[in-house]
Amino acid sequence: MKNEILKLLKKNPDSFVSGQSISDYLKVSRTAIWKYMNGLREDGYKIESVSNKGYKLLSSPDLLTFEEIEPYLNTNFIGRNIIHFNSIDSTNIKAKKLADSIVKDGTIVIAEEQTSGKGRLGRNWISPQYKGIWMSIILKPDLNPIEAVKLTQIAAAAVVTGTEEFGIKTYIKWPNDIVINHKKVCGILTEMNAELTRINYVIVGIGINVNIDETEFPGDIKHIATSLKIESKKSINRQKLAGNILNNFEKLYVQFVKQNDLSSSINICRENSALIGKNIIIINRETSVEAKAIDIDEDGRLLVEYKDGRRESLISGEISIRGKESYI
Ligand code: BTX
Repeated sequence: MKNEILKLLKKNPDSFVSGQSISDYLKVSRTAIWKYMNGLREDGYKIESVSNKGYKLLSSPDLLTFEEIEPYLNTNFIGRNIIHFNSIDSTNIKAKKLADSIVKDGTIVIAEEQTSGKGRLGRNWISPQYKGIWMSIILKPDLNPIEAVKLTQIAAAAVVTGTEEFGIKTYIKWPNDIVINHKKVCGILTEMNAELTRINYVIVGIGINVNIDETEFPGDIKHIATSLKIESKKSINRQKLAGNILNNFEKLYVQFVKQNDLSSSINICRENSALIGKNIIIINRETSVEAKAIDIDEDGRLLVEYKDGRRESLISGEISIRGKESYI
């Protein structure tokens, strides 16, 4: 009901909406409406009320709730159910707990802050409050488990396209980072629960540094981390960006799972690759080896050429890549 009232207020940004008309339209008492208005105020909405005139929405809070993202969404199922937290340990952890019991394909767990955000291989992901998009998409695709790694490439393509829509050029550092000016602006963590031939669920965790200022990164990652705000020198509308990314993700995801077509995602990954043509270091647990990144193949693997001329296609797995000269 709160959402319905909010929609009515948002439809009339410049005028008062009378209590009576809301009451008639939504078939609830005026006392109930008054209570919902107070609830909205507690959520951070500024609502003016004038007797004999009604209610007017003055401003909305900068939150990543369904109500705030929905105006930018044109999806059928991705993001149609958004579970929002002000603070949580990790959206991936929460999404995994929820995926077992509920939930609809495409449900999003999103938080304003993560206190134990997760990176790959047990690393941590800094996620300050109200400054980024920290979200996990719960998916239940009918795919062979070995195909799940491709969802990381789809997510990367969706993010790069989403930032481009803000006029910000980003690059994909295969397999799971998005970078600008050799610094990391986004990380993707794809986790899966599966049996031998069947996926129970996949969680695609996406962390984007949106409005973080330079001074807000801890010392140990200052040299490798950046944000969209730092790079573009302007604050970014987090709700619109989240909406754009989910729209792009759904389009590419449906192409892949319904038509077995990964080509659009791969083309985006190729065209916006931070690695192709560069000398890189491939780190696999304890070992590291130099190579040149040649291409990304149609299955999303990184084709590399070693110094002896031998070529190999890498599956993301536990591999990390560094640039030979810089982080990348
Ligand atoms: P990764 O293992 O490739 O990167 C983690 C490394 O990146 C850290 O060890 C640190 O050096 C650096 N780092 C940590 N925080 C940041 C940051 N905010 N910006 C830039 N660099 C950073 C990448 O793992 C995958 C990250 C996924 C994060 C999302 S957020 C939503 C979801 N929930 C969750 O717990 N994780 C995912």
